[in-house]
Amino acid sequence: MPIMNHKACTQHVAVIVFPFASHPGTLLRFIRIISAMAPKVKFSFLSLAKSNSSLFTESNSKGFENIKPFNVWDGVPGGYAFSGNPLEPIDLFLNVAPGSFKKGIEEAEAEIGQKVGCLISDAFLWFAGEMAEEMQVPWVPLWTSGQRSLLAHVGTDVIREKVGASGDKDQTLDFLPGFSAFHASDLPEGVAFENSESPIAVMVHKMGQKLPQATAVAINSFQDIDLEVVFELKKRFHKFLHVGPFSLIPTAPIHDEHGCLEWLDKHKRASVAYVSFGIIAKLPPHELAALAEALEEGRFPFIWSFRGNEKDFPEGFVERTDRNGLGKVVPWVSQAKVLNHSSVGVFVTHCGWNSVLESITGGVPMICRPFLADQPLNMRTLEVLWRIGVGIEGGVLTKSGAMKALELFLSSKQGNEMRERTSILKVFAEEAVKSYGRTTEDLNVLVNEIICGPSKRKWLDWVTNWNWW
Ligand SMILES: *[C@@H]1O[C@H](CO)[C@@H](O)[C@H](O)[C@H]1NC(C)=O
Ligand SMILES: CC(=O)N[C@H]1CO[C@H](CO)[C@@H](O)[C@@H]1O
Repeated sequence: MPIMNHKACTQHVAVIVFPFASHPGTLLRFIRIISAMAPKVKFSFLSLAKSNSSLFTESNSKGFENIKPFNVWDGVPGGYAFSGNPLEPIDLFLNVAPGSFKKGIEEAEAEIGQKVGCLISDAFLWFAGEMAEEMQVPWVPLWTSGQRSLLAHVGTDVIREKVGASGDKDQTLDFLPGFSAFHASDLPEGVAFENSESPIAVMVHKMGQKLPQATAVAINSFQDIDLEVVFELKKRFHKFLHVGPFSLIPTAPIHDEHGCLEWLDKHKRASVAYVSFGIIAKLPPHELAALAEALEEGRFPFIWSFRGNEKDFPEGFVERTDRNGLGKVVPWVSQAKVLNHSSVGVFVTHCGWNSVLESITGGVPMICRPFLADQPLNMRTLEVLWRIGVGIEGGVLTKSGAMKALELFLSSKQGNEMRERTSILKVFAEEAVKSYGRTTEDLNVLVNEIICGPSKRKWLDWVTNWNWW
């Protein structure tokens, strides 16, 4: 049975967040889009104090007064000494998360003065399904990555049965619709083998089992990007709503504080490499040096969005390339805007889903240096399904490998062909968010049918069409 129980239009939606990496930001973009469509509904955004204070600044909250942040406990006992394992905060948080969110929802209900009538969660938080059942409200999880990794998690039990035991990484996944050109080694870690007992692997496994019970599963993607997998997922979910790409539904003004767009204006079409490895992945020093040397020696103009320590670059690299105009190393860019600039010809990326989508909506093909989670699967999808990207030779950046890849994209016919194919996907994405597009339609279903309940008209149709006898 779907989790669904409607009275009138919900006045209060609770949003529970997986408060790590880029997840809170992605979830907030989603909530901003739907809160603008349902301005009378209150949205309580439950996350950790740390992430809420960086997300909700006074200036960027204007116009979204119906979204209110609430802080929940991070699960870290007083006086706790961290071991340095990056997964530890996630583990501690997950241990207490159901109770923390429950308490947070009670607080939000008391403060807003309205019972919560719908629960939206990061899909990772599988236990939200049980919370929604208890509260007797609809549950809408948001999957923040692509369709393929979602199918891998929903199909984990079958995958483990077919390939887990043999441990053969080269085995094809042809038993999954759309996956005949994919191998076990492309799967996110922990799906088939390795670390399947890690907190994240356990979480996404439970998620895959629970999502088919959700009222609707939402995804930051568009339908036409991967139809075979979409149709398979539609069979497994009550409703599968494509509500992206968020990068094409602007909700906040864009800042260009480092002058990247102006700098790009001075360059030729498709001549610049944009480099970023996201907010979590950290390139090992020898790879950082190799890529920097390749850019400098090959004279490839570049913009590098970089959060690490500038001392890790080769001596003088940042100043030299700034002075001679070859490139810019900046701490932050409006990535979707930079990628949408016609001068950018390739994106050197870790292949996280937000980056892949923003590259596609900018019409830019990709050079991939994946690290973890869904990134290897995204890379493989770019290579064999859409043919708009290549992995770096040997999986690790070397100077010669990086030069070869940059040349391929910035000065070869194959590079142009990959750009053309990316532009076709870009058109599909743009169509999806138009007034008649699939994404717009799915957002309307979410707001008008799930959050605000079925309209009278639809309800009447249902009554008259119902087979009573
Ligand atoms: C991308 O650039 C084109 C012009 O090159 C512009 O028309 C379009 O609005 C831009 N899209 C976004 C999302 O900024
Ligand atoms: C907007 C808002 O309520 N922000 C809160 C987020 O969390 C920090 C830290 O607890 C608070 O100081 C902010 O008021």
